[in-house]
This record gives sequence, structure tokens and C-alpha cells, in this order.
Amino acid sequence: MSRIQVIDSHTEGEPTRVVMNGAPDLGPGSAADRLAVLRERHDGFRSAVVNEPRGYDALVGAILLEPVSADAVAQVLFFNNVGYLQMCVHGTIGVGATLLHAGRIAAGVHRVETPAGDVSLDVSDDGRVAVHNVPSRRTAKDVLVRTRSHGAVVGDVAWGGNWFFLVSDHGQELSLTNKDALTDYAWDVRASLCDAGITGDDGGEIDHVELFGPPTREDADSKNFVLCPGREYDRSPCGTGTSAKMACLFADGLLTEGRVWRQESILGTVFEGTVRDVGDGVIVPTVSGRAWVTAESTLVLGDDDPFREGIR
Ligand code: PYC
Repeated sequence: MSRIQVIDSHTEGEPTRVVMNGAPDLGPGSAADRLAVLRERHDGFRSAVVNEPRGYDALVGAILLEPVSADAVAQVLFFNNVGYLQMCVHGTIGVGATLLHAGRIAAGVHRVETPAGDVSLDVSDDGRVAVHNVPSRRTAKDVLVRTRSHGAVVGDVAWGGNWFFLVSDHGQELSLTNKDALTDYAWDVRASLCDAGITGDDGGEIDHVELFGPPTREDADSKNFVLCPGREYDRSPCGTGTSAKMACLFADGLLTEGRVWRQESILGTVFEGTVRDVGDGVIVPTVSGRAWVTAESTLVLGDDDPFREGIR
């Protein structure tokens, strides 16, 4: 029987399960090296942690590992119901709140290594965490994709730690009650991008689709619906998605250093973002939000349990 200690939290509605103890030995190396080992040799561990019967489809997992660099607090690998993420901002905010809750860090600035690169977290006592994310950029504007069932759709391709296709002109109602139709639409866009061979740099799969519309809240600039790789929608405004959005706004001259972008989620929660111009159309985004710890528990994987590695 194996035991895995986890702390669960949600960041503006989106859940994160941080593995505190019980992860497989992934050997030495960078976050990218260890992610390759996790993917190739221990995919059952990913599935056991986030899939039913111990988890659920919307859950994002995070494994805490010893960092390579002496000035980082941790190395973090993110995963979901179907695979792995290069970076996850809501998950990093959850990690910050979890480490604070567990007494492993104090409020302040901390560095974390991820497969997409190092990021830093500015953790406040009240659970608000600002993430200085990886450099982000738009790689293509006004790309037309002929979808299987929704006609022609135009959007931008951008990197914010994951690859996104960002669509403003979609004709869909952005409300939670319409989530099934939004999911079908965004899933169609994603599959059609794949059919058409439209990718990010170096063939990177565009596995997140973002739909934008006017905000519901008076204090927000925009509202979104974000479809994640496992066909679940992001309950938060999606931090890597907000980074990608800000990269597009910056490229269009609609967002400059010093201005705060307030991105509302489909649930009505908000991330605040700012950009730092690092040249060549690239920004370093900062995205902040709040996370709350919801459970401290031990997952048990029985040797004779037919769903020891989750239901895949
Ligand atoms: O906040 O970056 C994010 C994220 C990615 C997938 C789910 N949340």
C-alpha cells in the first residue's frame, strides 16, 4: 500500500492538489528533465493523484521537489487529468498559499523552478500571491481556422507558459449556465487547429482555447472562458492564459507598462495582471490572485485496488 500526503486549495475557484510527500523518485535534474521521467515512467502516479476515485477532472496536481538552484524554494511539476503542463499560474498561486499554510515559507518573495522556466512568487499573509511568470509573447495574429462544426473562427496564437488560441469574435454567450455549449465550441476550435496543423513555435500543440467578452463586473476589463487540455474549463481566469492575453494586448499597443489588466473568469473571480516590456515584443507578466487551502489529506493506493492508478 502507498500513501501520498496532499494539500488541496483553490485559486479563485480553480483547484490545485499539492503533493507534499510520497512522490516517486524522479532522480536529479532540472524541472524539464524530471517532467520527462514522470511522464515516461510514472504516469500512473499522475493519474492516481488527480483522477477519480481520489480526484476529479478539473483538479490540477503539483509535485514539490528539491530545486537545483540554492536560491529557489522548490521545483514544481504540474499535471492534470490527461497529461502535463509546462507552467500553471493558478497552481503556482496555490503552491504559494500551501507552502505558507504548511509553515514551509514566510510571506515574501520566493523563486520556484518549473519546466517552462523559473518564476518568482510574492506571497502575502492573506493568501494573495503575485506570480512573475515566464516571458510571454504573441506568435501569430488573426489566424483563420475552418472548424469542423462552427464555421471559420479567427484568433491569435500566444505563449504564456502554455500555448493558447485566443478568440474574441465567437458569438457565444459567456456565462456559466452556457458552459456546455462553450466547451463544445472551444473543443471544436482546438481539434480544428490540430486538423489544420496550426501550432505554436516548434510544433508546440495549442491545447488551451480562450474565449473573451465584455466583463460582468464593473471593476474588470474583460471576461473569459478557458478550455483546458482535458476538456475541463478553468474556474479561475487562467494565469498563463491571462499572460497570453496581455502579450496580445501589448503587441497591439493596447496595454503598456504600469497599467493593471483585470481579467474576470467565467465564475466572476478576477486575476490582476501587469506587464514588463523586455524587448522584441516579449513581456514578463505578473499575475496575482488569492488561494484558499481546502483540505489536508492522505491518499491511499491499495496494492489490490483495481483503480490504484485512477480511472483513465
Ligand atoms: O492558471 O495558468 C493557469 C492554468 C493553466 C491551466 C489551468 N490553470
